[in-house]
Amino acid sequence: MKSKKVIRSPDAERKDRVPPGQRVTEKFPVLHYGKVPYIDISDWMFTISGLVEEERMLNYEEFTSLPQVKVFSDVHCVTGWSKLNNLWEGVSTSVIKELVNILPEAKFVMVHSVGDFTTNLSLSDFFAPDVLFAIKHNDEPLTPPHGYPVRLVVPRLYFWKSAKWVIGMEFIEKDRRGFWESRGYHNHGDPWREERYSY
Ligand SMILES: Nc1nc2c(c(=O)[nH]1)N[C@H]1C(S)=C(S)[C@@H](COP(=O)(O)O)O[C@H]1N2
Ligand SMILES: [Mo]
Repeated sequence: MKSKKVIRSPDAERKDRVPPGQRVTEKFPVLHYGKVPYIDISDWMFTISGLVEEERMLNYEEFTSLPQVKVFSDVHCVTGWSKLNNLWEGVSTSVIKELVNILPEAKFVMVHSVGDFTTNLSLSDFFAPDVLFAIKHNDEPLTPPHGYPVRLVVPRLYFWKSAKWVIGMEFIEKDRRGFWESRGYHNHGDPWREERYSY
């Protein structure tokens, strides 16, 4: 099989890779609101909706047949732990541009997960070259607690933006706050600027 291109997230190339106020852990903590959902792969669908010429739905087989990349990145959770050296594998967000025609009014995306979880991103954060819909972590399929079958990974922002159990995304004109962003977390979440909370 052709080997996948590895994209190195620029933050993992820094000399000091640990942002202010973070501590490195070797573990992979599990964090989320609510219960881990049970997802049957034969029911799973990925929907691209909102400000696009034509909405698009892909089943698991169609989604995993899209071209894939690997991304090497660090993880920074707003609660203070960082996990370095993660190798993610999955579908780059840039592939979305091949699947739909995004209308010029679109300025933001809302990513949707099972159980009404959402997170919002600007188009430039969403389409950064190191952002992907991951299927594997460190060469293993994602486990249910870590987002099986598909999770978003946004390496340059705090890990709450990396939605687990993703089922779709919506292009929107005006920014809306997602689940954690409407519960006190920062709207943007840059760990290097400590954009943790918004009071
Ligand atoms: N669907 C969903 N995704 C989510 C969350 C959530 O509550 N629901 N929490 C976020 C938060 S706050 C963190 S820190 C990371 C944790 O990912 P992990 O459990 O794989 O470490 O998932 C993010 N993605
Ligand atoms: Mo978090």
